[in-house]
Amino acid sequence: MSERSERTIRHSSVAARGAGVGVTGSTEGPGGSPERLHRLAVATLDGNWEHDHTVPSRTLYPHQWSWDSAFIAIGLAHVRPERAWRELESLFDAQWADGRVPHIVFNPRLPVGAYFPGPGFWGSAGAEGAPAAATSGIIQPPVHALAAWLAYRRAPSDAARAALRRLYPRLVAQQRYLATRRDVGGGGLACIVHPWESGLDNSPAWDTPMAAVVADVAVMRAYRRHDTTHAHAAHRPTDLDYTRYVAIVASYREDGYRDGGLAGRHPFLVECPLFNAAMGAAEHALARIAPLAGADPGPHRERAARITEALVRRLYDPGTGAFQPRDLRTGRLVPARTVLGLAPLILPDLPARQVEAVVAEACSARFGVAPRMDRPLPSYDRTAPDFEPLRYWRGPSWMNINWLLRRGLLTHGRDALAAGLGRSMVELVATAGCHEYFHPDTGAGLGSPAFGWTAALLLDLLADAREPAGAG
Ligand code: 2M8
Repeated sequence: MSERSERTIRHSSVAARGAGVGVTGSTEGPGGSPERLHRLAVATLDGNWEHDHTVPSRTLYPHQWSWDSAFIAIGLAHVRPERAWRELESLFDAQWADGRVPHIVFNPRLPVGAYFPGPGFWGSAGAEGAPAAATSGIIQPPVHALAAWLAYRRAPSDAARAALRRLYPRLVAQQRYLATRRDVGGGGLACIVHPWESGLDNSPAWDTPMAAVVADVAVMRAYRRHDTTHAHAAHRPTDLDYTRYVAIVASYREDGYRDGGLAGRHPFLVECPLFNAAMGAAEHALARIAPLAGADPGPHRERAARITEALVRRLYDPGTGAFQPRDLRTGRLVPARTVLGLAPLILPDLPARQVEAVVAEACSARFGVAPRMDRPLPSYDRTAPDFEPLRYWRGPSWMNINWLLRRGLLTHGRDALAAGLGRSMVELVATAGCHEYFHPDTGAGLGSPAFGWTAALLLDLLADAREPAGAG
């Protein structure tokens, strides 16, 4: 689907919804058969394909994003396997010398101002160990090893095996960066240095740590937000959020994106349960990949076990029955109950006690509708007084998070719940289209109407419905 097609979808949505556009979201969609849904998903991915990667959205996010590329590769493996590997390899071509995989790789063919904050703001060229391509200096959840493993398992071939072998040392370097430079708390977990690194930018999980970030609103006057020209401002982070986002980047950038000594000087330092669950899942995936690359899987299994143990020790809160982020600046767990706290379910070695507690929380009135899990989970506790069903990561349902949780349910043998959740995810897209996120009650589509990972993960769900692959 071309940019024009994305506009066409937007336009037809506007026509159908009249003045309500952007406020309540879109409730129309392709409906119909799995074949129609499949065609829509492929057309969306084709429309977002850009020479060696897939953009999350032609309008809102026109460059390459790190964890988007991983989710997208999982979907591409079903229909365009060679693109799945190009997607991952083009991202890792921009890996920094220290092993970090940047959260954005900028497309030099796009005009300055296509996205804020753009390459000029990040200034990666001046940083030690940065690649030739312009990138951001921060990272995103490391779901890439899992994506590479799943892409290979879905479409094994000589070319796939060769790509996997090329990626393996880069994936290992990514993990090494996280385990060494980012273990700011010294407890065996990686620390994120910006809310954008969590992928759930304005989650209520970050409200407390963000409140401590000194924000000078005058700074934002020098910039123009690009997102609010393509999406409704009430569905996006606030200007105050952006002021703080910019201040946190400025602090990191001014130090050349160095990680040494972060503890004393950086304004945002948090151990995130989803990020660390992804890091643990990556070691499990690397243990599967290692023999194909002629390497020993043992060290990966050992590291995976240590990460799971550290997650339980440092982030599990028996009070909420879920995992809570730890703010390293205060040493305290963040109390907000967000969907981030359920993500460790993707770890196969999560102890039974935590599995029980997290599944109970996922099925509770806060996130699910027990006992059938027949609608996707929201990003935030729907009983919280500050639950916002339209605002980005503060309430809406997202396909990537639900895809991870479904995988976690399958991993722990909760097949009926996983099946209900999977069906509800497909229905959501059938009703609303390949939107970026969805109203958690009405299912109306919000944000970009032609969104990469929604299309890709839909393809994965459709394939699983035809031929269940399980969580192996
Ligand atoms: C959103 O984040 C970017 C900043 O990285 C933004 O709001 O401009 C998040 O949803 C993030 O998880 C996602 O990777 C990115 C691109 O889809 O958009």
